[in-house]
Amino acid sequence: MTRTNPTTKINLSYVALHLQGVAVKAIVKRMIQTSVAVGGSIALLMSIAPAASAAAARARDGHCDDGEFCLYHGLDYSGSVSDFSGSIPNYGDSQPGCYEYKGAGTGQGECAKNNAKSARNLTHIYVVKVYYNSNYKGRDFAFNPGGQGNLDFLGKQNASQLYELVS
Ligand SMILES: [Ca+2]
Repeated sequence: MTRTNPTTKINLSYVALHLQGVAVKAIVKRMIQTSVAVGGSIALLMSIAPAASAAAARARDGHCDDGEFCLYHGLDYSGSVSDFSGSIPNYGDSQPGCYEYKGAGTGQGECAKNNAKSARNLTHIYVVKVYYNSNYKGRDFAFNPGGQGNLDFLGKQNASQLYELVS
């Protein structure tokens, strides 16, 4: 008993030290991973933030800005504009809560669903498809990056829009 106790103690302290070492290693590893991750996030944020925050700050402000997709109440980009920064599964057709026209001009404040006649795609990397039905169903009319035009057969028949990365 007297012999085994010191041995046990030694073993236990060795185990404790070993565990501490493992724990310290794990903590250091985690710190490195975290700092790499944080560094990576910061780098990513720095590269994305200017465009993303600028677009986010400008979307839904009634101005069709670079990087946005815009619906117009009238033909040939006339009337009020509704400016977007992403896919919309359902524009909505009643207030409150619908995506409405924001810009000055005819249609301002009206819901955009089944109420658009033209569109502009000022995104650089997305094909934006406008659909006849909600949730990206039915016939669609596609606008390439930089594309614009009247909605043709989808005039006042627009229900949703889908952003698709140009492949
Ligand atoms: Ca805008």
